[in-house]
Amino acid sequence: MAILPIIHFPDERLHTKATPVAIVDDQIRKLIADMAETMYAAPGIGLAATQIDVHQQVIVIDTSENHNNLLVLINPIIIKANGRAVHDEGCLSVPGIYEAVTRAAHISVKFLNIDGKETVLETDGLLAVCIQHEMDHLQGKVFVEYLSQLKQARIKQKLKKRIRETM
Ligand code: GNR
Ligand code: NI
Repeated sequence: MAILPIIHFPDERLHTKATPVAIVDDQIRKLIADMAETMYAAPGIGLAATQIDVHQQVIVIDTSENHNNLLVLINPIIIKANGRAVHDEGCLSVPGIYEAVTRAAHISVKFLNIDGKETVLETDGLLAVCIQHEMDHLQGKVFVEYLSQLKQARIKQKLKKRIRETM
């Protein structure tokens, strides 16, 4: 296993659209193991392959307190979405920034699990927020893009300043 570097907004590679996984083979399972290790080390509750510059439709999520409930979503598709809910979001690719985002409150998502088996999950709350956040990454979208241009400009300035200060 390996901890992989996470790319940071506004890196243009975060805007790459991921392609579907053709077969869930050993190479994909190795990618998943590395993504899980990277997410737990960060620490974060989710990670999309896009964030480690791999542009395949693979997501790992664990919203449990004990880091013992890994959820793997390959080629996810939202098949139902209902209601709206506002939640404060953060992102490992936008460190230190937390902003409110409105998303569907209740979703059903269809995906392949780590064994390549088609699975449907119906959920709400933080898990629904996280799944939608990660699926956006696979489409090349970062949560700050839901914010006003003014807020986005301020976030870019803040991140650049922080990079300057740590050099
Ligand atoms: O660790 C994370 N926490 C989080 C909190 C609220 C909403 C979404 C997230 S996802 C984030 C990890 C991450 O950047 N995944 O892409
Ligand atoms: Ni993120």
